[in-house]
Amino acid sequence: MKKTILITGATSGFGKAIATRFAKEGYTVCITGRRAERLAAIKEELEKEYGATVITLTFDVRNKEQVAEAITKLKQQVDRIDILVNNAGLASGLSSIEEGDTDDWDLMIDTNVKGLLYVTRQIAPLMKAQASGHIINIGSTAAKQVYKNGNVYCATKFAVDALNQAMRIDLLPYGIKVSSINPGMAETEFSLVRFKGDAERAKNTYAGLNPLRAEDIADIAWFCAALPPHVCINDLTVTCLTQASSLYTIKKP
Ligand code: NDP
Ligand code: 8X3
Repeated sequence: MKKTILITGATSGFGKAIATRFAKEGYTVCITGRRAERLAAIKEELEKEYGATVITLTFDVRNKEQVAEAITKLKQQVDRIDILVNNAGLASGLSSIEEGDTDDWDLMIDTNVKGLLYVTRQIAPLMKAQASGHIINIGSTAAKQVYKNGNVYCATKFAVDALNQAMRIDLLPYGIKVSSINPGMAETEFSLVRFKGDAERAKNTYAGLNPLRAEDIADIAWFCAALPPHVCINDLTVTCLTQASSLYTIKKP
């Protein structure tokens, strides 16, 4: 039977790469994000390239009503959701705590924590009714170790780590797998967003690192999903070879 994956934040970076990987594997792929044009272009690309069935859902994970409406619509289109990837997220700014922009803080907390919760609250009951499913939460090395000026972003990812553990416990009776993938530095649009469109600063973040690529995370998501039914990755941390932790990297010219 054809399986279905729902990926939040699939207009770029990890989400787009995961959508591509699972489309290639024959999944029905439900992709979400705020940028409708990008979703439409990715749908067209995946349908053409892999003959995949792609459903697009345009909504903001911060908006509880939009989330509920989108998932209600989705339920009319698919019989089941086998995998949910809670990926939509961002960092906004990189400032010391006494100088931080409280709007940045709201944005990160509302997206990375509350958005993840709103989507999970809609999908977990479906998985419970199916008595199966897999929730993959995209955390970060920032969920494991705080770094200078990372304060609120790190706090949101620590929250994702806690929620990942909590979901694993709460959903244990229902045959639902819960996994976290915690990537280190990866060159996506992440730093462009963090530095509010400053492309040079974003590029410099990864200079000399040979950072992770979005496709690396997609491969890992596929690995987690393709394991036998009795095996569940609870928590997986991955960095590029030049990064040992949030605090230690080696740059090579
Ligand atoms: P990108 O900026 O490339 O992708 C982020 C995705 O999240 C986009 O598709 C964006 O879609 C979506 N998104 C952001 N805000 C919202 C919102 N309010 N509602 C709906 N969708 C939203 O970054 P990455 O791929 O790198 O990031 C994906 C996840 O990985 C994030 O959770 C990030 O924290 C995490 N991460 C990133 C790392 C990195 O170094 N790149 C390392 C570790 C973790 P749109 O703008 O269209 O809404
Ligand atoms: C993204 C990785 O180190 O830039 O979560 O915060 S880091």
